[in-house]
Amino acid sequence: MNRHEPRAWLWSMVGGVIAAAAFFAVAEVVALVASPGGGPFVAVGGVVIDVIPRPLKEIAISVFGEFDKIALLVGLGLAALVSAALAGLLQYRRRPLGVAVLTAAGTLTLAASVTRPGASSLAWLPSAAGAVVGAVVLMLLISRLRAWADSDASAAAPENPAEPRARAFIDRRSFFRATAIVGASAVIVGVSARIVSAATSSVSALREELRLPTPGRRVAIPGGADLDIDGLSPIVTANDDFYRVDTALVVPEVDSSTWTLSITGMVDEPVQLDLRDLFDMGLDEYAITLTCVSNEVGGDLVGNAVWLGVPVRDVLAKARPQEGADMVLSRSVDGFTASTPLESLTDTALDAIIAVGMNGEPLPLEHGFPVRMVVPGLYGYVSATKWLTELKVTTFAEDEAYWTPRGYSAKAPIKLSSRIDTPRPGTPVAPGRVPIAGMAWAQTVGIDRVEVSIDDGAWQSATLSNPINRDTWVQWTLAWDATPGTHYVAVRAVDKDGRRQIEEKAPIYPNGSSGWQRLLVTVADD
Ligand SMILES: Nc1nc2c(c(=O)[nH]1)N[C@H]1C(S)=C(S)[C@@H](COP(=O)(O)O)O[C@H]1N2
Ligand SMILES: [Mo]
Repeated sequence: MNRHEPRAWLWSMVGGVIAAAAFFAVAEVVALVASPGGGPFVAVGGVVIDVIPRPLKEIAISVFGEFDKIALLVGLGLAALVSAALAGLLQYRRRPLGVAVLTAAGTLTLAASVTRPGASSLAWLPSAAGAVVGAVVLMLLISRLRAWADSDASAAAPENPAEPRARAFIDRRSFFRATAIVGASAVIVGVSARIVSAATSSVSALREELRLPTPGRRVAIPGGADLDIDGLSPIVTANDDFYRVDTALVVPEVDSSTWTLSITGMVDEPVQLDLRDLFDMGLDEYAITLTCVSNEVGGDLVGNAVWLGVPVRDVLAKARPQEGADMVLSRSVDGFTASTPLESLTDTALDAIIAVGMNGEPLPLEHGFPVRMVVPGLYGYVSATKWLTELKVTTFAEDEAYWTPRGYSAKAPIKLSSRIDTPRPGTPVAPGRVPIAGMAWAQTVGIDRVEVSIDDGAWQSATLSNPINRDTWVQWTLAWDATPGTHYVAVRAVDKDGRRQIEEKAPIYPNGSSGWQRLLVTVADD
């Protein structure tokens, strides 16, 4: 093998990848103490999520769905792998360009790490330490590879003396040995760092131990609230089945024992509350159906839970909001913000809440532990801030929330909608009596009726479940005499103000989908 053989180039790429592995392993270990929120990899992922253009994000979500974050991590991993291989090759062919590439990568991850919301003052350290070790490994491995290639070339010369051959053997062994040792150490160190980080995260344990106060007022689920039909969503969504939507690459871990909520901005008296203070206000239960603006007509980004919390207005009142304010910017520990009209939070006829409990448990980590907001009638992105840490009383003129500069509406009431849960498209049903059933919601108003049309025939009124309250969805069902063949089932709802779900289709962007769901159902032959 000589310096110009592809085989040598290939080994230089392997050297680059091993150097990158050393980079990340060291960074992960240092991050354990210097940056508990996550290493440089997670920081870069967070930046990508924040800067990725909206259409690209929508494509990613429609292709990968719930796995969009895993897809992002895999994509980043591949990009890192390719750059690492390139750095190895460059270091071999055009020394010291490989070290330059690695330094540039280190600078990028460092910049990402220090600019993440909530970054510690040592957030630069993992990237810096990783880059230094990675560069040393890269120089060491590639210089051994060069030595090997050179001695191999002279051993292959026509006179073929025995001494260069022995030299080539030693150089080759030296390269492989270093590569193997560094590679194995990087994997062991990196994996151990991940394990230690998972094991020492005590937030799950804090959540297990947290005792929620007994609610002053409980939600009474009325008889007939659940029609109990096969394939129909339950009226209260179990925590494990509740949809999850957020920009967090890894779930933020918020220590409930040191958590505080600051009420800032246009207030007479800024206040800070901890969990005890919230508990001492007295907690009640509220059944509220949450909906995501990204829910397509017929989609499942909607769920109903019994939340335990206090009205936001009672919390705000402690700080005495000033005249002229019209918005509350709620902020999460991870930097996400939502803009909620102040009047939606102070309206005594509306139960906008600061929630600590979900279906009888502390909030699950991925649903905002320890504290989040829930506002009936507003899409999650303008109201339902998870891992809540600040309420800033402000104005729409002055402040913007996370999704506003990304083109989504600053104010976004949930659109009245209905969907079909059963039958399912693609799952043929047997002919005969078949219940068609689904869900409908018109938060803050309530559903008056749901109408179903089969094969574009007359609209028939469906039977509704007994509503829990006007902020929750209802179930609906209609018995159908299914005949063999294919049929269309369409659904639309009317709310208690007499407004009918609009037929005109609207995309998710910029403030939620509209239209009637129309489903093709196949009925098997007798
Ligand atoms: N911190 C934080 N809170 C957030 C979000 C987020 O990205 N970050 N997304 C919002 C959106 S878009 C929705 S629809 C709801 C979803 O809440 P869930 O995941 O508990 O269902 O959370 C809201 N709260
Ligand atoms: Mo959402």
